[in-house]
Amino acid sequence: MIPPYPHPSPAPEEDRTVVVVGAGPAGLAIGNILRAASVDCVVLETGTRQFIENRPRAGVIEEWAVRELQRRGLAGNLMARAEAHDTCEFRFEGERFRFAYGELTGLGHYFYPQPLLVTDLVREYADVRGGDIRFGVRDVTLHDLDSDRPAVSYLCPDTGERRVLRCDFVAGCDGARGVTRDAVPAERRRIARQDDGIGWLALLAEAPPSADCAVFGIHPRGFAGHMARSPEVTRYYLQCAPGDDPEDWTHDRVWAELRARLGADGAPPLREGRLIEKRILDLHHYVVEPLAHGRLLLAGDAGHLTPPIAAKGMNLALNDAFLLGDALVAYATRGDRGGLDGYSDASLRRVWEYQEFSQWLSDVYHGVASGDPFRAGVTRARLRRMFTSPTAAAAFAEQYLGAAPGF
Ligand code: RFL
Repeated sequence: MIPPYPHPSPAPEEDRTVVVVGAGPAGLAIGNILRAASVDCVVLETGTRQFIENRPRAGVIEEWAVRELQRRGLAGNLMARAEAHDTCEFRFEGERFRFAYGELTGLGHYFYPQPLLVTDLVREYADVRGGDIRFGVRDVTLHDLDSDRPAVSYLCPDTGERRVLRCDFVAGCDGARGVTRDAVPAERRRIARQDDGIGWLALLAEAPPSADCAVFGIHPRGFAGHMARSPEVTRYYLQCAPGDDPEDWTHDRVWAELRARLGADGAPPLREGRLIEKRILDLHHYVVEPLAHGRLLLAGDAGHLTPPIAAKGMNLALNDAFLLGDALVAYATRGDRGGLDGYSDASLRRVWEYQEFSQWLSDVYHGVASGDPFRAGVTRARLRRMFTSPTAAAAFAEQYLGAAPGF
């Protein structure tokens, strides 16, 4: 017997104001800003709620971003639970160099794991502000982007039926591997890309932090980094060959390398623990220009990527969300197009500043291990300048915190 075709007629289109594709920090912050202003929206997410609330990634949030979250009623748990940091430490040629950027600027970072922030943002959007969020959607496709009423369609995970959401605007917040960026014809966007040719083994250890601040080990064997995530979990990074297999990095090999690269006179011993995440990142950067294509607006990693070298990606995603969320609210509630028209340029100012800083820092972190005596010499000069010139120190602090005026 031939089984009946399951869906003879497609479901009717729904009319919405904004469709947000992706429930990461960018999409969820936008959703919350829209809900707070009673602007109709729906968030589509391929993962489950449990998946997005547990995916370990970032942890360092700049103070300006925390203040913005706070101003929008999105930082209650963060303020109660995050650790404030105002110092970092470079370890180099067996010595420790403390850098108290808080003293120079009066500002700091907050260490708060991305899964906790995402959990807070989903709860506020869906459970408190009553926002519509659809998890587990499949085959998300964008349509009619050149028209005044574009659409987003997806396969419903429960019925397998294709649903169509017709809307005024699509916010493309689906990260580095999403589909929204590719919905723009190649001839209408430029992607500027840079590959560092360097791998990082990103690790999460079930162990308390081994220092009271972020530590950056600049070593002939390669860079190593240490960053608190919580009192029980610590993130470490080890420079490695791009494309390395994480399975080749056994527990003993990882801790031996970390001890060698982060070792310095007077440094407390590392507090070792089980490795609960091991993944290789091939360090690369890209920027899509412009970020606006008709009624599709890209935000966060969908539009630009910086590797975790300077801990900037989530901060940029939040900056986009604040700019785009406010712009969509202004248009939907007052018909004011200014924010939308200026969105791409406004976002890209901070994006390019952070890309430049990430590249500068990448040279500092990796120069000594490059095997090139010229690059190693330049690295030493940069580090020496940071710790001897108050002007250079102030400039570094400003960039590290994203606190320069005019972003
Ligand atoms: P996300 O977080 O990737 O979220 C995108 C969401 O979209 C979903 N999705 C789709 N949904 C619908 N339809 C589709 N077709 C879809 N395709 C994908 C995905 O499931 C996901 O839920 O992007 P967003 O919101 O732009 O946020 C970007 C940040 O997540 C990212 O920049 C940071 O994690 C980068 N990063 C760091 N940034 C910081 O500011 N500080 C840090 O300390 C920091 N540490 C890190 C990091 C990134 C890391 N990795 C894994 C690359 C440390 C690491 C190890």
